[in-house]
Amino acid sequence: MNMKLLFINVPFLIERDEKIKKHSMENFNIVGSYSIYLLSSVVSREGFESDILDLSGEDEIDIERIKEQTLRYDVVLFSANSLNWAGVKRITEEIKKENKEIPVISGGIHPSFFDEHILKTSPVDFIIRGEGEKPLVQLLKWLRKRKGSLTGISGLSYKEKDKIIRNKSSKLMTELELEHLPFPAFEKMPDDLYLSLPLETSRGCPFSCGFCSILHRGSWRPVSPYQIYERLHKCLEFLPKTKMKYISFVDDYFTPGIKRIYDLGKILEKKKESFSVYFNSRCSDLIEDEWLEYVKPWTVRIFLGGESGYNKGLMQLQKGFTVKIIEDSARLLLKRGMSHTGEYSFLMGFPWENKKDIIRTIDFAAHLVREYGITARLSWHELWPPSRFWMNEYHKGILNIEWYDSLSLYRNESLKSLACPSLSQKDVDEVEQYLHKVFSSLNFAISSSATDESLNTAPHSPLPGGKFYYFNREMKEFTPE
Ligand code: B12
Ligand code: SF4
Repeated sequence: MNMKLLFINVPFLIERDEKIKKHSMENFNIVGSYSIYLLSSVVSREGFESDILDLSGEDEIDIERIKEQTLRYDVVLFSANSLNWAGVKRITEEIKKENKEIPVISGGIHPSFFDEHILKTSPVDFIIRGEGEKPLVQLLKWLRKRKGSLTGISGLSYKEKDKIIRNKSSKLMTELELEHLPFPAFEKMPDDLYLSLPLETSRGCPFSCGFCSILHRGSWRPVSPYQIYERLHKCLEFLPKTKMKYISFVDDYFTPGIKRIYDLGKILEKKKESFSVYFNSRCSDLIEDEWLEYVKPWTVRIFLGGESGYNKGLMQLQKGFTVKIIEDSARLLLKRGMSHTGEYSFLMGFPWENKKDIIRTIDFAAHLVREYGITARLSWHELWPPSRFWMNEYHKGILNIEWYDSLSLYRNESLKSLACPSLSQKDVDEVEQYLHKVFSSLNFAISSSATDESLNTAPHSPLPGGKFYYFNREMKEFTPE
Protein backbone atom coordinates (compact mmCIF):
# COMPACT_ATOMS: atom_id res chain seq x y z
CA MET A 1 0.00 0.00 0.00
CA ASN A 2 1.25 3.50 -0.83
CA MET A 3 0.80 5.67 2.24
CA LYS A 4 0.35 9.41 2.25
CA LEU A 5 1.60 11.27 5.30
CA LEU A 6 0.60 14.62 6.76
CA PHE A 7 3.01 16.46 9.06
CA ILE A 8 1.19 19.17 11.02
CA ASN A 9 3.21 22.04 12.47
CA VAL A 10 1.47 23.40 15.54
CA PRO A 11 2.57 26.72 17.10
CA PHE A 12 2.15 27.53 20.81
CA LEU A 13 -1.66 27.61 21.18
CA ILE A 14 -3.87 28.94 23.94
CA GLU A 15 -7.61 28.82 24.62
CA ARG A 16 -9.40 32.12 24.98
CA ASP A 17 -13.14 32.97 24.61
CA GLU A 18 -13.71 29.28 23.73
CA LYS A 19 -11.47 29.68 20.71
CA ILE A 20 -8.05 28.17 20.06
CA LYS A 21 -5.61 30.90 19.18
CA LYS A 22 -1.92 31.39 18.65
CA HIS A 23 -0.03 32.83 21.66
CA SER A 24 1.19 36.35 20.93
CA MET A 25 4.86 35.27 21.30
CA GLU A 26 4.40 33.45 17.98
CA ASN A 27 3.22 36.55 16.11
CA PHE A 28 6.62 37.21 14.58
CA ASN A 29 6.93 33.71 13.07
CA ILE A 30 10.68 34.01 13.46
CA VAL A 31 11.61 30.66 11.97
CA GLY A 32 9.90 27.41 10.92
CA SER A 33 10.17 24.02 12.62
CA TYR A 34 13.37 22.42 11.38
CA SER A 35 12.39 18.91 12.50
CA ILE A 36 9.21 18.85 10.41
CA TYR A 37 10.83 20.06 7.18
CA LEU A 38 13.83 17.78 7.75
CA LEU A 39 11.77 14.66 8.55
CA SER A 40 9.53 15.24 5.54
CA SER A 41 12.67 15.09 3.42
CA VAL A 42 14.05 12.03 5.27
CA VAL A 43 10.89 10.00 4.63
CA SER A 44 10.69 11.12 1.03
CA ARG A 45 14.23 9.72 0.46
CA GLU A 46 12.76 6.38 1.59
CA GLY A 47 9.85 6.61 -0.84
CA PHE A 48 7.10 8.00 1.42
CA GLU A 49 5.03 10.86 0.08
CA SER A 50 4.26 13.60 2.59
CA ASP A 51 2.67 17.04 2.83
CA ILE A 52 3.10 19.66 5.54
CA LEU A 53 0.23 21.60 7.04
CA ASP A 54 1.88 24.56 8.74
CA LEU A 55 -0.52 26.25 11.17
CA SER A 56 1.90 29.04 12.11
CA GLY A 57 0.16 31.43 9.73
CA GLU A 58 -3.22 31.10 11.45
CA ASP A 59 -4.15 33.35 14.35
CA GLU A 60 -7.15 31.20 15.14
CA ILE A 61 -7.18 27.44 14.58
CA ASP A 62 -9.95 26.05 12.37
CA ILE A 63 -10.31 22.54 13.79
CA GLU A 64 -13.04 21.51 11.32
CA ARG A 65 -10.80 22.30 8.35
CA ILE A 66 -7.90 20.34 9.86
CA LYS A 67 -10.17 17.34 10.50
CA GLU A 68 -11.44 17.42 6.96
CA GLN A 69 -7.95 17.71 5.54
CA THR A 70 -6.59 14.72 7.48
CA LEU A 71 -9.25 12.49 5.91
CA ARG A 72 -7.13 12.48 2.74
CA TYR A 73 -4.09 11.02 4.53
CA ASP A 74 -3.04 7.67 5.98
CA VAL A 75 -0.79 8.86 8.82
CA VAL A 76 -0.61 12.15 10.78
CA LEU A 77 2.61 13.31 12.42
CA PHE A 78 3.36 16.03 14.97
CA SER A 79 6.47 17.52 16.52
CA ALA A 80 6.00 18.67 20.11
CA ASN A 81 7.87 20.62 22.73
CA SER A 82 6.38 21.53 26.11
CA LEU A 83 4.84 24.72 24.73
CA ASN A 84 2.90 23.36 21.80
CA TRP A 85 2.16 19.93 23.30
CA ALA A 86 -1.28 21.00 24.63
CA GLY A 87 -2.23 22.18 21.12
CA VAL A 88 -0.98 18.94 19.56
CA LYS A 89 -3.02 16.98 22.10
CA ARG A 90 -6.23 18.93 21.39
CA ILE A 91 -5.86 18.64 17.62
CA THR A 92 -5.15 14.89 17.91
CA GLU A 93 -8.28 14.42 20.02
CA GLU A 94 -10.38 16.23 17.42
CA ILE A 95 -8.89 14.29 14.49
CA LYS A 96 -9.51 10.99 16.26
CA LYS A 97 -13.19 11.87 16.84
CA GLU A 98 -13.67 11.88 13.08
CA ASN A 99 -11.08 9.35 12.01
CA LYS A 100 -10.49 6.89 14.83
CA GLU A 101 -8.27 4.52 12.88
CA ILE A 102 -5.72 6.97 11.49
CA PRO A 103 -2.30 6.39 13.11
CA VAL A 104 -0.92 9.46 14.89
CA ILE A 105 2.83 9.64 15.50
CA SER A 106 4.49 12.24 17.67
CA GLY A 107 8.13 13.05 18.45
CA GLY A 108 10.14 15.95 19.84
CA ILE A 109 11.35 16.94 23.28
CA HIS A 110 8.05 16.73 25.23
CA PRO A 111 6.88 13.28 24.03
CA SER A 112 10.46 12.01 24.38
CA PHE A 113 10.23 12.48 28.14
CA PHE A 114 6.53 11.91 28.79
CA ASP A 115 5.81 9.04 26.42
CA GLU A 116 4.03 6.91 29.04
CA HIS A 117 1.85 9.75 30.31
CA ILE A 118 0.95 10.81 26.75
CA LEU A 119 0.12 7.29 25.56
CA LYS A 120 -2.07 6.78 28.64
CA THR A 121 -3.92 10.09 28.50
CA SER A 122 -4.17 11.03 24.82
CA PRO A 123 -5.10 9.28 21.57
CA VAL A 124 -1.53 9.51 20.16
CA ASP A 125 -0.64 5.99 18.94
CA PHE A 126 3.13 6.06 18.57
CA ILE A 127 5.87 8.12 20.16
CA ILE A 128 9.42 8.31 18.92
CA ARG A 129 11.80 9.29 21.67
CA GLY A 130 15.01 11.14 20.85
CA GLU A 131 16.24 11.55 17.30
CA GLY A 132 13.57 10.64 14.80
CA GLU A 133 15.31 10.01 11.48
CA LYS A 134 15.93 6.26 11.72
CA PRO A 135 13.06 5.00 13.91
CA LEU A 136 10.47 6.99 11.96
CA VAL A 137 11.38 5.30 8.68
CA GLN A 138 11.31 1.88 10.37
CA LEU A 139 7.89 2.58 11.88
CA LEU A 140 6.46 3.77 8.55
CA LYS A 141 7.72 0.62 6.86
CA TRP A 142 5.96 -1.41 9.54
CA LEU A 143 2.74 0.60 9.14
CA ARG A 144 2.80 -0.01 5.39
CA LYS A 145 2.73 -3.79 5.86
CA ARG A 146 1.43 -4.15 9.42
CA LYS A 147 3.45 -7.35 9.66
CA GLY A 148 6.21 -8.47 12.02
CA SER A 149 7.22 -7.05 15.35
CA LEU A 150 7.71 -3.47 16.51
CA THR A 151 10.13 -4.45 19.25
CA GLY A 152 13.23 -3.91 17.09
CA ILE A 153 12.51 -0.20 16.54
CA SER A 154 14.73 1.63 19.01
CA GLY A 155 13.26 4.74 20.59
CA LEU A 156 9.65 3.70 19.93
CA SER A 157 6.91 3.74 22.59
CA TYR A 158 3.43 2.45 21.73
CA LYS A 159 0.27 0.91 23.05
CA GLU A 160 -0.46 -2.80 22.80
CA LYS A 161 -3.95 -3.58 24.04
CA ASP A 162 -3.87 -1.92 27.48
CA LYS A 163 -0.13 -2.03 27.90
CA ILE A 164 2.47 0.66 27.11
CA ILE A 165 5.54 -0.80 25.43
CA ARG A 166 8.79 1.16 25.64
CA ASN A 167 11.49 -0.15 23.32
CA LYS A 168 15.11 0.46 24.22
CA SER A 169 16.42 3.96 23.47
CA SER A 170 18.05 4.64 20.13
CA LYS A 171 21.76 5.43 19.79
CA LEU A 172 22.71 9.01 18.96
CA MET A 173 23.25 9.60 15.26
CA THR A 174 26.94 9.69 14.36
CA GLU A 175 28.60 12.79 12.90
CA LEU A 176 28.81 10.97 9.58
CA GLU A 177 25.07 10.27 9.62
CA LEU A 178 24.32 13.90 10.42
CA GLU A 179 26.61 14.96 7.57
CA HIS A 180 24.58 12.90 5.11
CA LEU A 181 21.10 13.99 6.15
CA PRO A 182 19.04 15.29 3.25
CA PHE A 183 18.30 18.98 2.81
CA PRO A 184 14.94 19.92 4.44
CA ALA A 185 11.84 20.06 2.26
CA PHE A 186 11.69 23.87 2.21
CA GLU A 187 9.80 23.74 -1.07
CA LYS A 188 6.81 22.81 1.14
CA MET A 189 7.19 25.91 3.33
CA PRO A 190 4.51 28.58 2.81
CA ASP A 191 5.73 31.78 1.13
CA ASP A 192 6.05 34.96 3.20
CA LEU A 193 5.18 33.26 6.48
CA TYR A 194 8.51 33.19 8.33
CA LEU A 195 11.11 35.88 8.85
CA SER A 196 14.00 33.45 8.30
CA LEU A 197 14.96 29.97 7.14
CA PRO A 198 16.15 27.39 9.72
CA LEU A 199 19.37 25.45 9.20
CA GLU A 200 21.25 22.92 11.34
CA THR A 201 25.06 22.73 11.48
CA SER A 202 25.53 20.73 14.71
CA ARG A 203 23.55 18.92 17.41
CA GLY A 204 23.81 19.25 21.18
CA CYS A 205 25.96 21.22 23.60
CA PRO A 206 28.87 20.11 25.79
CA PHE A 207 27.58 22.20 28.74
CA SER A 208 24.71 21.55 31.12
CA CYS A 209 23.27 24.79 32.52
CA GLY A 210 20.69 24.37 35.29
CA PHE A 211 17.71 25.94 33.48
CA CYS A 212 18.38 24.47 30.04
CA SER A 213 16.12 21.78 28.59
CA ILE A 214 17.84 20.69 25.40
CA LEU A 215 17.65 17.04 24.40
CA HIS A 216 21.39 16.51 23.95
CA ARG A 217 23.23 18.10 26.87
CA GLY A 218 26.83 16.94 27.27
CA SER A 219 27.35 15.97 23.62
CA TRP A 220 28.13 18.09 20.58
CA ARG A 221 28.17 16.65 17.05
CA PRO A 222 29.20 18.99 14.26
CA VAL A 223 28.64 18.90 10.52
CA SER A 224 31.75 19.74 8.44
CA PRO A 225 32.37 23.28 7.14
CA TYR A 226 32.02 22.14 3.56
CA GLN A 227 28.64 20.51 4.28
CA ILE A 228 27.52 23.72 6.04
CA TYR A 229 28.44 25.63 2.92
CA GLU A 230 26.51 23.16 0.73
CA ARG A 231 23.44 23.64 2.92
CA LEU A 232 23.81 27.42 2.94
CA HIS A 233 24.13 27.40 -0.82
CA LYS A 234 20.90 25.38 -1.16
CA CYS A 235 19.17 27.91 1.10
CA LEU A 236 19.68 30.60 -1.55
CA GLU A 237 16.87 29.03 -3.58
CA PHE A 238 14.42 29.21 -0.66
CA LEU A 239 15.38 32.48 1.03
CA PRO A 240 13.01 34.46 -1.23
CA LYS A 241 10.17 32.61 0.51
CA THR A 242 11.05 34.32 3.80
CA LYS A 243 10.22 37.87 4.84
CA MET A 244 13.67 38.94 6.11
CA LYS A 245 15.82 36.66 3.96
CA TYR A 246 18.24 35.57 6.65
CA ILE A 247 19.17 32.10 7.93
CA SER A 248 18.73 31.06 11.57
CA PHE A 249 21.10 28.33 12.70
CA VAL A 250 18.94 26.21 15.01
CA ASP A 251 22.02 24.69 16.67
CA ASP A 252 21.96 24.78 20.46
CA TYR A 253 25.51 26.08 20.25
CA PHE A 254 27.22 26.97 16.97
CA THR A 255 30.68 28.06 18.10
CA PRO A 256 32.57 25.24 19.82
CA GLY A 257 35.44 24.16 17.58
CA ILE A 258 36.81 27.50 16.38
CA LYS A 259 38.68 25.75 13.53
CA ARG A 260 35.34 24.81 11.98
CA ILE A 261 34.39 28.48 11.96
CA TYR A 262 37.69 29.60 10.44
CA ASP A 263 37.34 26.95 7.72
CA LEU A 264 33.74 27.93 7.03
CA GLY A 265 34.73 31.60 6.92
CA LYS A 266 37.43 30.83 4.35
CA ILE A 267 35.07 28.79 2.17
CA LEU A 268 32.46 31.54 2.22
CA GLU A 269 35.05 34.19 1.42
CA LYS A 270 36.17 32.18 -1.61
CA LYS A 271 32.66 31.45 -2.87
CA LYS A 272 31.66 35.10 -2.82
CA GLU A 273 28.02 34.34 -2.08
CA SER A 274 26.39 36.57 0.44
CA PHE A 275 24.38 35.30 3.41
CA SER A 276 22.86 36.77 6.54
CA VAL A 277 23.01 34.40 9.49
CA TYR A 278 21.76 34.28 13.10
CA PHE A 279 23.46 31.88 15.53
CA ASN A 280 23.92 30.97 19.21
CA SER A 281 27.24 31.35 20.97
CA ARG A 282 28.63 31.71 24.50
CA CYS A 283 30.10 34.91 25.98
CA SER A 284 33.31 33.05 26.88
CA ASP A 285 33.88 32.14 23.21
CA LEU A 286 34.08 35.81 22.27
CA ILE A 287 37.13 36.41 24.44
CA GLU A 288 39.46 34.89 21.85
CA ASP A 289 37.80 37.19 19.36
CA GLU A 290 39.78 36.78 16.10
CA TRP A 291 37.13 34.42 14.74
CA LEU A 292 34.64 37.27 14.77
CA GLU A 293 36.40 38.72 11.69
CA TYR A 294 35.58 35.50 9.80
CA VAL A 295 31.89 35.61 10.63
CA LYS A 296 31.45 39.38 10.45
CA PRO A 297 30.58 39.50 6.73
CA TRP A 298 27.55 37.24 7.17
CA THR A 299 26.42 37.62 10.81
CA VAL A 300 23.22 39.53 11.53
CA ARG A 301 22.75 38.38 15.10
CA ILE A 302 24.64 36.40 17.77
CA PHE A 303 22.41 35.14 20.57
CA LEU A 304 24.35 35.04 23.86
CA GLY A 305 23.06 33.66 27.13
CA GLY A 306 24.28 36.13 29.77
CA GLU A 307 21.52 34.83 32.09
CA SER A 308 22.58 36.56 35.31
CA GLY A 309 24.12 39.93 36.24
CA TYR A 310 26.10 38.79 39.31
CA ASN A 311 28.73 36.10 39.85
CA LYS A 312 26.92 34.09 42.52
CA GLY A 313 24.03 33.59 40.08
CA LEU A 314 26.32 32.54 37.25
CA MET A 315 27.98 30.04 39.58
CA GLN A 316 24.66 28.53 40.68
CA LEU A 317 23.76 28.08 37.01
CA GLN A 318 27.13 26.45 36.31
CA LYS A 319 27.53 28.85 33.41
CA GLY A 320 31.32 28.57 33.51
CA PHE A 321 31.98 32.32 33.21
CA THR A 322 31.76 35.54 35.23
CA VAL A 323 30.13 38.95 34.70
CA LYS A 324 33.55 40.24 33.68
CA ILE A 325 33.58 37.78 30.78
CA ILE A 326 30.07 38.91 29.76
CA GLU A 327 31.17 42.55 29.81
CA ASP A 328 34.45 41.79 27.98
CA SER A 329 32.50 39.98 25.26
CA ALA A 330 30.28 43.05 24.74
CA ARG A 331 33.34 45.29 24.65
CA LEU A 332 34.98 43.08 22.02
CA LEU A 333 31.85 43.13 19.86
CA LEU A 334 31.94 46.93 19.99
CA LYS A 335 35.65 46.96 19.19
CA ARG A 336 35.01 44.85 16.08
CA GLY A 337 32.11 47.05 14.98
CA MET A 338 29.64 44.23 15.69
CA SER A 339 27.71 45.41 18.73
CA HIS A 340 24.48 45.58 16.70
CA THR A 341 24.75 41.78 16.29
CA GLY A 342 24.95 40.95 20.02
CA GLU A 343 21.68 39.88 21.65
CA TYR A 344 22.22 39.07 25.33
CA SER A 345 19.52 37.10 27.09
CA PHE A 346 19.01 37.41 30.86
CA LEU A 347 16.59 35.50 33.07
CA MET A 348 14.86 36.78 36.19
CA GLY A 349 13.54 34.83 39.18
CA PHE A 350 15.85 31.82 39.45
CA PRO A 351 14.94 29.60 42.43
CA TRP A 352 17.25 31.45 44.88
CA GLU A 353 16.59 34.99 43.60
CA ASN A 354 14.97 37.83 45.52
CA LYS A 355 14.00 41.23 44.15
CA LYS A 356 17.43 42.71 44.89
CA ASP A 357 19.22 40.01 42.87
CA ILE A 358 16.92 40.61 39.92
CA ILE A 359 17.48 44.35 40.01
CA ARG A 360 21.24 43.66 39.81
CA THR A 361 20.68 41.64 36.65
CA ILE A 362 18.46 44.36 35.13
CA ASP A 363 21.00 47.06 35.96
CA PHE A 364 23.82 45.02 34.49
CA ALA A 365 21.85 44.35 31.27
CA ALA A 366 21.01 48.07 30.98
CA HIS A 367 24.67 48.95 31.52
CA LEU A 368 25.69 46.68 28.62
CA VAL A 369 23.14 48.30 26.32
CA ARG A 370 24.22 51.80 27.33
CA GLU A 371 27.97 51.22 27.17
CA TYR A 372 28.35 48.84 24.28
CA GLY A 373 25.23 49.19 22.12
CA ILE A 374 24.26 45.52 22.36
CA THR A 375 20.65 44.33 22.64
CA ALA A 376 19.44 42.94 25.99
CA ARG A 377 16.44 40.67 26.32
CA LEU A 378 14.99 39.97 29.75
CA SER A 379 12.46 37.28 30.56
CA TRP A 380 11.22 35.43 33.61
CA HIS A 381 12.68 32.07 34.53
CA GLU A 382 10.31 29.30 33.46
CA LEU A 383 10.34 25.60 34.26
CA TRP A 384 10.65 23.53 31.10
CA PRO A 385 11.32 19.82 31.34
CA PRO A 386 13.81 18.17 31.65
CA SER A 387 16.13 20.95 32.94
CA ARG A 388 17.92 20.33 36.23
CA PHE A 389 15.76 22.98 37.93
CA TRP A 390 12.63 21.32 36.55
CA MET A 391 13.82 17.91 37.79
CA ASN A 392 14.43 19.30 41.31
CA GLU A 393 10.80 20.44 41.57
CA TYR A 394 9.47 17.28 39.96
CA HIS A 395 11.32 15.04 42.41
CA LYS A 396 9.81 16.97 45.31
CA GLY A 397 6.47 15.74 43.99
CA ILE A 398 4.89 19.18 43.70
CA LEU A 399 5.12 19.65 39.94
CA ASN A 400 2.36 18.03 37.96
CA ILE A 401 3.13 16.93 34.39
CA GLU A 402 -0.56 17.31 33.50
CA TRP A 403 -0.12 21.10 33.68
CA TYR A 404 1.61 20.88 30.30
CA ASP A 405 -1.52 19.25 28.82
CA SER A 406 -3.50 22.46 29.24
CA LEU A 407 -4.07 25.26 26.75
CA SER A 408 -3.97 27.63 29.74
CA LEU A 409 -0.37 26.70 30.60
CA TYR A 410 0.80 30.29 30.10
CA ARG A 411 -1.48 31.36 32.97
CA ASN A 412 -0.62 28.52 35.37
CA GLU A 413 0.08 30.34 38.66
CA SER A 414 1.37 27.23 40.45
CA LEU A 415 3.99 26.68 37.77
CA LYS A 416 4.98 30.33 37.84
CA SER A 417 5.48 30.36 41.58
CA LEU A 418 7.50 27.13 41.45
CA ALA A 419 9.71 28.70 38.77
CA CYS A 420 10.35 31.83 40.87
CA PRO A 421 9.75 30.52 44.42
CA SER A 422 11.37 33.40 46.35
CA LEU A 423 9.12 36.12 44.88
CA SER A 424 5.73 37.39 45.98
CA GLN A 425 3.28 38.92 43.49
CA LYS A 426 4.22 42.31 44.96
CA ASP A 427 7.91 41.65 44.16
CA VAL A 428 7.02 40.69 40.59
CA ASP A 429 4.91 43.85 40.14
CA GLU A 430 7.71 46.00 41.51
CA VAL A 431 10.29 44.37 39.25
CA GLU A 432 8.01 44.96 36.25
CA GLN A 433 7.63 48.62 37.20
CA TYR A 434 11.39 48.89 37.47
CA LEU A 435 11.80 47.20 34.07
CA HIS A 436 9.35 49.67 32.58
CA LYS A 437 11.34 52.59 33.97
CA VAL A 438 14.64 51.25 32.62
CA PHE A 439 12.95 50.42 29.32
CA SER A 440 11.67 53.96 28.88
CA SER A 441 14.84 55.79 29.90
CA LEU A 442 17.14 53.48 27.97
CA ASN A 443 15.18 53.22 24.75
CA PHE A 444 14.73 56.97 24.77
CA ALA A 445 18.50 57.38 25.19
CA ILE A 446 19.07 54.88 22.37
CA SER A 447 16.77 56.60 19.91
CA SER A 448 18.32 60.00 20.69
CA SER A 449 21.83 58.71 19.99
CA ALA A 450 20.88 56.67 16.94
CA THR A 451 23.49 58.39 14.82
CA ASP A 452 26.19 56.47 16.70
CA GLU A 453 27.44 53.97 14.13
CA SER A 454 27.70 51.13 16.64
CA LEU A 455 23.92 51.24 17.14
CA ASN A 456 23.04 50.94 13.50
CA THR A 457 20.83 48.03 12.56
CA ALA A 458 22.15 45.38 10.22
CA PRO A 459 20.17 45.30 6.95
CA HIS A 460 18.34 42.02 7.58
CA SER A 461 18.25 42.06 11.33
CA PRO A 462 14.78 41.34 12.78
CA LEU A 463 15.46 43.72 15.65
CA PRO A 464 17.26 47.02 15.87
CA GLY A 465 20.65 46.86 17.56
CA GLY A 466 21.13 48.41 21.01
CA LYS A 467 17.64 47.68 22.27
CA PHE A 468 16.39 46.76 25.75
CA TYR A 469 13.30 44.60 25.75
CA TYR A 470 11.49 42.23 28.10
CA PHE A 471 8.72 39.67 28.36
CA ASN A 472 6.11 39.64 31.11
CA ARG A 473 5.08 36.53 33.04
CA GLU A 474 2.62 35.49 30.38
CA MET A 475 5.55 35.46 27.94
CA LYS A 476 4.26 38.54 26.20
CA GLU A 477 6.75 41.10 24.95
CA PHE A 478 6.26 44.47 26.61
CA THR A 479 5.33 47.20 24.13
CA PRO A 480 4.64 50.76 25.18
CA GLU A 481 1.05 51.91 24.60
C1 B12 B 1 15.27 26.84 17.05
C2 B12 B 1 14.60 26.92 18.40
C3 B12 B 1 13.61 27.87 18.57
C4 B12 B 1 13.13 28.77 17.43
C5 B12 B 1 12.13 28.05 16.52
C6 B12 B 1 11.23 27.05 17.16
C7 B12 B 1 10.53 26.19 16.12
N1 B12 B 1 9.56 26.73 15.43
O1 B12 B 1 10.90 25.06 15.94
C8 B12 B 1 12.54 29.98 18.21
C9 B12 B 1 13.64 31.01 18.33
C10 B12 B 1 11.31 30.64 17.59
C11 B12 B 1 12.26 29.34 19.56
C12 B12 B 1 11.41 29.88 20.47
C13 B12 B 1 11.20 29.33 21.74
N2 B12 B 1 11.82 28.32 22.30
CO1 B12 B 1 13.06 27.23 21.35
N3 B12 B 1 14.39 26.19 20.65
C14 B12 B 1 14.98 26.07 19.47
C15 B12 B 1 16.12 25.05 19.49
C16 B12 B 1 17.42 25.79 19.78
C17 B12 B 1 16.34 24.17 18.28
C18 B12 B 1 15.14 23.34 17.81
C19 B12 B 1 15.53 22.61 16.56
O2 B12 B 1 15.09 22.92 15.48
N4 B12 B 1 16.41 21.60 16.67
C20 B12 B 1 16.87 20.80 15.54
C21 B12 B 1 15.95 19.59 15.31
C22 B12 B 1 16.49 18.71 14.22
O3 B12 B 1 15.96 18.86 16.53
P1 B12 B 1 14.57 18.50 17.27
O4 B12 B 1 13.61 19.58 17.14
O5 B12 B 1 14.89 18.00 18.63
O6 B12 B 1 14.04 17.28 16.38
C23 B12 B 1 14.57 15.96 16.47
C24 B12 B 1 13.89 15.07 17.52
O7 B12 B 1 13.37 15.78 18.62
C25 B12 B 1 12.85 14.31 16.75
N5 B12 B 1 11.55 14.91 16.46
C26 B12 B 1 11.14 16.16 16.58
N6 B12 B 1 9.89 16.28 16.11
C27 B12 B 1 9.49 15.10 15.67
C28 B12 B 1 8.30 14.67 15.10
C29 B12 B 1 8.15 13.33 14.73
C30 B12 B 1 6.89 12.88 14.10
C31 B12 B 1 9.21 12.41 14.97
C32 B12 B 1 9.08 11.02 14.60
C33 B12 B 1 10.42 12.85 15.55
C34 B12 B 1 10.54 14.18 15.89
O8 B12 B 1 13.51 14.11 15.51
C35 B12 B 1 14.22 15.31 15.15
C36 B12 B 1 15.44 14.92 14.36
O9 B12 B 1 16.27 14.03 15.07
C37 B12 B 1 15.66 24.20 20.72
C38 B12 B 1 16.74 23.41 21.41
C39 B12 B 1 16.65 21.95 21.00
N7 B12 B 1 17.75 21.34 20.74
O10 B12 B 1 15.57 21.39 20.91
C40 B12 B 1 14.99 25.22 21.60
C41 B12 B 1 13.84 24.81 22.57
C42 B12 B 1 12.96 23.81 21.86
N8 B12 B 1 13.12 26.05 22.81
C43 B12 B 1 12.71 26.14 24.00
C44 B12 B 1 11.98 27.25 24.50
C45 B12 B 1 11.69 27.26 25.99
C46 B12 B 1 11.57 28.27 23.65
C47 B12 B 1 10.81 29.53 24.02
C48 B12 B 1 9.74 29.40 25.10
C49 B12 B 1 11.83 30.59 24.39
C50 B12 B 1 11.20 31.87 24.88
N9 B12 B 1 11.06 32.03 26.20
O11 B12 B 1 10.88 32.69 24.07
C51 B12 B 1 10.18 29.91 22.65
C52 B12 B 1 8.85 29.16 22.42
C53 B12 B 1 8.37 29.07 21.00
C54 B12 B 1 7.69 27.74 20.69
N10 B12 B 1 6.43 27.76 20.34
O12 B12 B 1 8.28 26.67 20.76
C55 B12 B 1 13.08 24.93 24.86
C56 B12 B 1 11.88 24.00 24.99
C57 B12 B 1 11.86 23.20 26.26
C58 B12 B 1 10.76 22.20 26.22
N11 B12 B 1 10.74 21.32 27.18
O13 B12 B 1 9.91 22.20 25.39
C59 B12 B 1 14.30 24.37 24.02
C60 B12 B 1 14.57 22.88 24.18
C61 B12 B 1 15.53 25.25 24.42
C62 B12 B 1 16.14 25.06 25.77
N12 B12 B 1 17.40 25.43 25.87
O14 B12 B 1 15.57 24.68 26.75
N13 B12 B 1 12.96 28.22 19.73
S1 SF4 C 1 22.04 27.18 27.98
FE1 SF4 C 1 23.35 27.14 26.16
S2 SF4 C 1 25.40 26.64 26.96
FE2 SF4 C 1 23.95 26.07 28.56
S3 SF4 C 1 23.50 23.87 28.19
FE3 SF4 C 1 21.92 25.09 27.12
S4 SF4 C 1 22.66 25.30 25.02
FE4 SF4 C 1 24.43 24.72 26.31
